[in-house]
Amino acid sequence: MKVYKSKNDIIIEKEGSFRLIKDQDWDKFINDENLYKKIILVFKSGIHIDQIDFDKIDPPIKSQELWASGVTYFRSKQGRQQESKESGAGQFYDNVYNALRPEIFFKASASRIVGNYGNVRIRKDSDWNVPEPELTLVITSSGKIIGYTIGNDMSSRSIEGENPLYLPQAKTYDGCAAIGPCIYVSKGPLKKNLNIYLEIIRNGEEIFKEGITFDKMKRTPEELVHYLYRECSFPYGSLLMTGTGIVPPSDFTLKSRDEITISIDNIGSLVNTVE
Ligand code: DO4
Ligand code: MG
Repeated sequence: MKVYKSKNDIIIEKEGSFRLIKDQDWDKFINDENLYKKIILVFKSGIHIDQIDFDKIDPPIKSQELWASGVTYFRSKQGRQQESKESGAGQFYDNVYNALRPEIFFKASASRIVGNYGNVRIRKDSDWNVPEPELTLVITSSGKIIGYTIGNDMSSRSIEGENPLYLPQAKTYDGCAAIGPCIYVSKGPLKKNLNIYLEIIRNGEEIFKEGITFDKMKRTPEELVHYLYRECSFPYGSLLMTGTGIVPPSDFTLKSRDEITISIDNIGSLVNTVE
């Protein structure tokens, strides 16, 4: 089942058919430990619509905070070590990859996030930029994972590589993240070998395409949530990106008008253009 946010309404998709549920408070609707059961029920009483107008779909977030996990895949550790060679910070990435405590950082509040077909941005003071395709957990205020969405953790590798203490500037700025198009709500946990793909098109040509499976992640979603919720409360729930397992080669940087597509099994595709 998929849940879409459309202004004050919610759209539920079940096996290709859609129901509109009018005038719903997103914060209340989504922050529900029994979301799966609830959407099965409300689907029955919703208004039938033939299809979704994707231009009217918002990113699936309102008052929730978006957080992110780092260095959860070997490829991310390797990429960060390459980019930070000069700064001498390489050892820190080894340490965090192997430590009990994961790297978790605040990514953005809703105003800095775009949805499907929105424009993501690269910082004007950065000359080395990449998208990061990340399975993103949707979590209730009680700490239960109730769904999944697709996330793009846009990152400045030049700023992060210069000094890891610049991480908040490399990661958080206007248009720094995309999430969507929906929240995928399943009865049980996701399959372990879930595919995550990143594709980048420039001037109509594919210039990068790679995939990874979720079982390559070193940590579990529950472990990441456990650390996030240790000393932070989330009255409306939260979203947590789980880290990237795909890093384009070091000579690659995004350019204006590049089209980024991130696809994850069961959830769909998140398409964004670089402003
Ligand atoms: O350590 C810096 C950020 C890591 C990150 O965003 C990732 O691994 O996805
Ligand atoms: Mg990331």
